Amino acid sequence: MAFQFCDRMIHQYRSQGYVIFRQILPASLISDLRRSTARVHDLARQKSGPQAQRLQPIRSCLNDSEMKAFQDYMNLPALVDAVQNVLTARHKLGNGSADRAGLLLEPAEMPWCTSWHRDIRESSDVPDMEEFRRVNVDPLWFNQINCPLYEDNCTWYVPGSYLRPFDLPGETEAAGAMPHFDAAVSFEERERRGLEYCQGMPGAVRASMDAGDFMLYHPNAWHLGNYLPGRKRVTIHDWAPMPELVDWYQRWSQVRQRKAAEGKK
Ligand SMILES: O=C(O)CCC(=O)C(=O)O
Ligand SMILES: [Fe+2]
Repeated sequence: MAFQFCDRMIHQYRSQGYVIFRQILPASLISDLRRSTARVHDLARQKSGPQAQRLQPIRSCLNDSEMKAFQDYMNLPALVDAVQNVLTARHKLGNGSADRAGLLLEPAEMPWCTSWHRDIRESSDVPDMEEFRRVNVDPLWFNQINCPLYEDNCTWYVPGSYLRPFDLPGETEAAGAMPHFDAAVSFEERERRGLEYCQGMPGAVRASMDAGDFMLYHPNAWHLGNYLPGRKRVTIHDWAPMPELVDWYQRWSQVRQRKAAEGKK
Protein backbone atom coordinates (compact mmCIF):
# COMPACT_ATOMS: atom_id res chain seq x y z
CA MET A 1 0.00 0.00 0.00
CA ALA A 2 1.28 3.49 -0.79
CA PHE A 3 2.65 5.39 2.19
CA GLN A 4 0.26 7.70 4.00
CA PHE A 5 1.26 9.97 6.83
CA CYS A 6 -0.82 9.85 10.01
CA ASP A 7 -0.54 11.81 13.26
CA ARG A 8 0.08 8.61 15.22
CA MET A 9 3.58 8.71 13.73
CA ILE A 10 4.36 11.96 15.55
CA HIS A 11 3.28 10.37 18.83
CA GLN A 12 5.29 7.24 18.14
CA TYR A 13 8.47 9.20 17.41
CA ARG A 14 8.16 11.36 20.49
CA SER A 15 7.31 8.57 22.92
CA GLN A 16 9.41 5.72 21.50
CA GLY A 17 12.23 7.65 19.82
CA TYR A 18 11.72 6.06 16.41
CA VAL A 19 9.21 5.76 13.60
CA ILE A 20 9.28 3.82 10.32
CA PHE A 21 7.67 5.27 7.20
CA ARG A 22 6.82 2.05 5.36
CA GLN A 23 7.23 1.92 1.57
CA ILE A 24 7.76 5.65 1.26
CA LEU A 25 10.32 5.45 -1.57
CA PRO A 26 8.73 4.79 -4.97
CA ALA A 27 10.00 1.70 -6.81
CA SER A 28 11.56 3.85 -9.55
CA LEU A 29 13.69 5.71 -6.99
CA ILE A 30 14.77 2.41 -5.40
CA SER A 31 15.91 1.30 -8.90
CA ASP A 32 17.91 4.51 -9.40
CA LEU A 33 19.50 4.28 -5.95
CA ARG A 34 20.39 0.62 -6.45
CA ARG A 35 22.04 1.45 -9.78
CA SER A 36 23.92 4.35 -8.20
CA THR A 37 25.26 2.15 -5.41
CA ALA A 38 26.40 -0.80 -7.53
CA ARG A 39 30.10 -0.11 -6.75
CA VAL A 40 29.82 0.63 -3.06
CA HIS A 41 30.74 -2.78 -1.59
CA ASP A 42 33.95 -2.82 -3.66
CA LEU A 43 34.79 0.75 -2.67
CA ALA A 44 34.16 0.15 1.05
CA ARG A 45 36.12 -3.12 1.10
CA GLN A 46 39.07 -1.59 -0.76
CA LYS A 47 39.14 1.12 1.86
CA SER A 48 38.36 -0.78 5.08
CA GLY A 49 38.72 -4.49 4.34
CA PRO A 50 36.23 -7.34 3.87
CA GLN A 51 34.28 -6.70 7.07
CA ALA A 52 33.63 -3.01 6.22
CA GLN A 53 30.40 -1.82 7.85
CA ARG A 54 29.94 1.40 5.86
CA LEU A 55 31.00 3.80 3.15
CA GLN A 56 30.81 7.35 4.47
CA PRO A 57 30.62 10.10 3.43
CA ILE A 58 29.35 8.96 0.03
CA ARG A 59 29.83 12.47 -1.33
CA SER A 60 33.58 11.89 -1.50
CA CYS A 61 33.26 8.36 -2.98
CA LEU A 62 30.52 8.56 -5.62
CA ASN A 63 30.55 10.55 -8.86
CA ASP A 64 28.06 13.29 -9.77
CA SER A 65 25.85 11.01 -11.81
CA GLU A 66 25.70 8.46 -8.95
CA MET A 67 24.88 11.29 -6.49
CA LYS A 68 21.90 12.39 -8.63
CA ALA A 69 19.64 9.66 -7.18
CA PHE A 70 20.51 10.88 -3.67
CA GLN A 71 19.41 14.40 -4.63
CA ASP A 72 16.11 12.88 -5.79
CA TYR A 73 15.82 11.04 -2.44
CA MET A 74 16.47 14.26 -0.47
CA ASN A 75 13.89 16.15 -2.52
CA LEU A 76 11.18 13.46 -2.55
CA PRO A 77 8.06 15.46 -1.56
CA ALA A 78 6.37 12.69 0.48
CA LEU A 79 9.57 12.12 2.43
CA VAL A 80 10.32 15.80 3.02
CA ASP A 81 6.74 16.28 4.25
CA ALA A 82 6.76 13.22 6.53
CA VAL A 83 10.10 14.18 8.12
CA GLN A 84 8.99 17.78 8.62
CA ASN A 85 5.63 16.69 10.06
CA VAL A 86 7.43 14.63 12.71
CA LEU A 87 10.20 17.20 13.28
CA THR A 88 9.73 20.79 12.02
CA ALA A 89 9.89 22.73 8.76
CA ARG A 90 13.40 23.83 9.79
CA HIS A 91 14.73 20.25 9.65
CA LYS A 92 16.40 19.42 6.32
CA LEU A 93 16.77 15.87 5.07
CA GLY A 94 20.49 15.25 4.45
CA ASN A 95 21.11 18.84 5.56
CA GLY A 96 20.14 19.71 1.98
CA SER A 97 23.37 18.33 0.48
CA ALA A 98 23.88 14.75 1.73
CA ASP A 99 26.96 16.15 3.50
CA ARG A 100 27.24 13.34 6.05
CA ALA A 101 25.23 10.63 4.28
CA GLY A 102 26.74 7.16 4.26
CA LEU A 103 25.74 3.65 3.28
CA LEU A 104 25.59 0.72 5.71
CA LEU A 105 26.72 -2.56 4.11
CA GLU A 106 26.85 -6.26 4.99
CA PRO A 107 30.24 -7.86 5.74
CA ALA A 108 31.86 -10.14 3.13
CA GLU A 109 33.18 -12.93 5.34
CA MET A 110 31.87 -13.39 8.87
CA PRO A 111 28.84 -12.42 11.00
CA TRP A 112 29.48 -9.72 13.61
CA CYS A 113 27.56 -7.12 15.55
CA THR A 114 28.31 -3.78 17.14
CA SER A 115 27.93 -3.47 20.87
CA TRP A 116 24.67 -2.16 22.32
CA HIS A 117 25.38 1.57 22.57
CA ARG A 118 24.06 5.09 22.71
CA ASP A 119 25.91 7.15 20.07
CA ILE A 120 26.53 10.20 22.29
CA ARG A 121 26.51 10.18 26.10
CA GLU A 122 27.47 12.59 28.83
CA SER A 123 30.93 10.98 28.76
CA SER A 124 31.41 11.78 25.04
CA ASP A 125 33.23 15.15 25.53
CA VAL A 126 30.04 17.08 24.82
CA PRO A 127 30.58 20.86 24.45
CA ASP A 128 28.31 21.92 27.32
CA MET A 129 26.95 19.42 29.85
CA GLU A 130 23.92 21.39 30.93
CA GLU A 131 22.91 22.00 27.33
CA PHE A 132 23.47 18.32 26.49
CA ARG A 133 21.25 17.13 29.35
CA ARG A 134 18.48 19.36 28.04
CA VAL A 135 18.75 18.63 24.31
CA ASN A 136 19.38 14.89 24.70
CA VAL A 137 15.80 14.31 25.83
CA ASP A 138 14.38 16.77 23.31
CA PRO A 139 12.75 14.74 20.50
CA LEU A 140 13.48 17.53 18.02
CA TRP A 141 17.26 17.66 18.58
CA PHE A 142 19.34 14.57 17.74
CA ASN A 143 18.16 12.34 14.93
CA GLN A 144 19.44 9.69 12.54
CA ILE A 145 18.03 7.89 9.52
CA ASN A 146 18.30 4.36 8.13
CA CYS A 147 16.71 3.97 4.69
CA PRO A 148 17.22 0.47 3.25
CA LEU A 149 17.48 -0.21 -0.48
CA TYR A 150 17.20 -3.97 0.24
CA GLU A 151 15.36 -5.82 3.03
CA ASP A 152 17.19 -5.00 6.25
CA ASN A 153 16.88 -6.75 9.63
CA CYS A 154 20.14 -5.49 11.12
CA THR A 155 19.08 -2.67 13.42
CA TRP A 156 17.81 -3.33 16.96
CA TYR A 157 16.45 -0.57 19.16
CA VAL A 158 15.14 -0.03 22.69
CA PRO A 159 11.96 2.09 22.35
CA GLY A 160 11.71 4.99 24.76
CA SER A 161 15.30 4.64 26.04
CA TYR A 162 16.36 8.04 24.70
CA LEU A 163 14.11 9.61 27.36
CA ARG A 164 16.17 7.90 30.07
CA PRO A 165 19.69 9.34 30.17
CA PHE A 166 20.49 6.91 33.01
CA ASP A 167 20.66 3.22 32.15
CA LEU A 168 18.65 0.55 33.91
CA PRO A 169 20.72 -2.19 35.61
CA GLY A 170 19.60 -4.89 33.15
CA GLU A 171 20.64 -2.67 30.26
CA THR A 172 24.21 -2.20 31.45
CA GLU A 173 24.52 -5.94 31.97
CA ALA A 174 23.04 -6.84 28.58
CA ALA A 175 25.25 -4.33 26.77
CA GLY A 176 28.34 -5.67 28.56
CA ALA A 177 27.68 -9.25 27.42
CA MET A 178 29.29 -8.60 24.01
CA PRO A 179 30.04 -11.95 22.31
CA HIS A 180 33.58 -13.04 21.45
CA PHE A 181 34.11 -13.20 17.72
CA ASP A 182 37.64 -14.62 17.57
CA ALA A 183 38.95 -16.59 14.61
CA ALA A 184 38.26 -20.02 16.18
CA VAL A 185 34.50 -19.36 16.38
CA SER A 186 32.55 -20.85 13.45
CA PHE A 187 30.29 -18.82 11.15
CA GLU A 188 27.13 -20.34 12.62
CA GLU A 189 28.30 -19.90 16.21
CA ARG A 190 29.01 -16.22 15.54
CA GLU A 191 25.58 -15.88 13.95
CA ARG A 192 23.93 -17.45 17.03
CA ARG A 193 25.96 -15.45 19.56
CA GLY A 194 25.15 -12.21 17.75
CA LEU A 195 21.43 -12.96 17.76
CA GLU A 196 21.43 -13.94 21.45
CA TYR A 197 23.27 -10.72 22.32
CA CYS A 198 20.60 -8.68 20.47
CA GLN A 199 17.77 -10.55 22.18
CA GLY A 200 19.41 -10.18 25.60
CA MET A 201 18.64 -6.46 25.89
CA PRO A 202 15.43 -5.86 27.89
CA GLY A 203 12.69 -4.30 25.77
CA ALA A 204 14.67 -4.47 22.52
CA VAL A 205 12.84 -4.62 19.18
CA ARG A 206 14.26 -5.46 15.79
CA ALA A 207 13.59 -2.82 13.15
CA SER A 208 12.58 -5.24 10.40
CA MET A 209 12.49 -3.20 7.22
CA ASP A 210 11.83 -3.68 3.54
CA ALA A 211 13.31 -1.89 0.55
CA GLY A 212 12.01 1.66 0.44
CA ASP A 213 11.17 1.93 4.17
CA PHE A 214 12.63 4.85 6.11
CA MET A 215 13.43 4.84 9.83
CA LEU A 216 13.86 8.10 11.72
CA TYR A 217 15.38 7.52 15.16
CA HIS A 218 17.02 9.11 18.13
CA PRO A 219 20.64 7.87 18.03
CA ASN A 220 21.23 8.26 21.77
CA ALA A 221 18.70 5.56 22.58
CA TRP A 222 20.09 2.03 23.02
CA HIS A 223 20.64 0.44 19.59
CA LEU A 224 22.97 -1.81 17.63
CA GLY A 225 23.61 -3.35 14.20
CA ASN A 226 23.84 -7.14 13.75
CA TYR A 227 25.38 -8.26 10.44
CA LEU A 228 25.32 -11.38 8.29
CA PRO A 229 27.31 -11.94 5.09
CA GLY A 230 25.05 -12.92 2.20
CA ARG A 231 22.18 -10.71 3.43
CA LYS A 232 22.74 -7.92 0.95
CA ARG A 233 22.58 -4.58 2.69
CA VAL A 234 22.74 -1.11 1.20
CA THR A 235 21.05 1.22 3.65
CA ILE A 236 21.27 4.99 3.46
CA HIS A 237 22.56 6.29 6.80
CA ASP A 238 21.69 9.94 7.10
CA TRP A 239 20.30 12.73 9.28
CA ALA A 240 17.77 15.56 9.05
CA PRO A 241 19.21 18.39 11.13
CA MET A 242 18.06 21.89 11.88
CA PRO A 243 20.75 24.65 11.88
CA GLU A 244 21.23 24.47 15.70
CA LEU A 245 22.09 20.77 15.45
CA VAL A 246 24.64 21.40 12.68
CA ASP A 247 26.18 24.04 14.96
CA TRP A 248 26.17 21.60 17.92
CA TYR A 249 28.11 19.00 15.91
CA GLN A 250 30.64 21.65 14.86
CA ARG A 251 31.18 22.63 18.49
CA TRP A 252 31.44 18.97 19.50
CA SER A 253 33.98 18.28 16.77
CA GLN A 254 36.09 21.26 17.94
CA VAL A 255 36.12 19.93 21.51
CA ARG A 256 37.14 16.49 20.31
CA GLN A 257 39.91 17.88 18.09
CA ARG A 258 41.23 19.98 20.96
CA LYS A 259 41.20 16.97 23.32
CA ALA A 260 42.92 14.79 20.72
CA ALA A 261 45.64 17.44 20.25
CA GLU A 262 46.09 17.72 24.04
CA GLY A 263 46.32 13.94 24.27
CA LYS A 264 49.21 13.92 21.77
CA LYS A 265 51.26 16.44 23.77
O1 LIG B 1 23.92 -0.86 11.42
C1 LIG B 1 23.07 -0.22 12.03
O2 LIG B 1 21.89 -0.18 11.70
C2 LIG B 1 23.47 0.57 13.25
C3 LIG B 1 24.91 0.98 13.24
C4 LIG B 1 25.29 1.82 14.41
O3 LIG B 1 24.51 2.05 15.29
C5 LIG B 1 26.61 2.43 14.52
O4 LIG B 1 27.51 2.08 13.73
O5 LIG B 1 26.79 3.30 15.42
FE1 LIG C 1 25.02 3.76 16.55
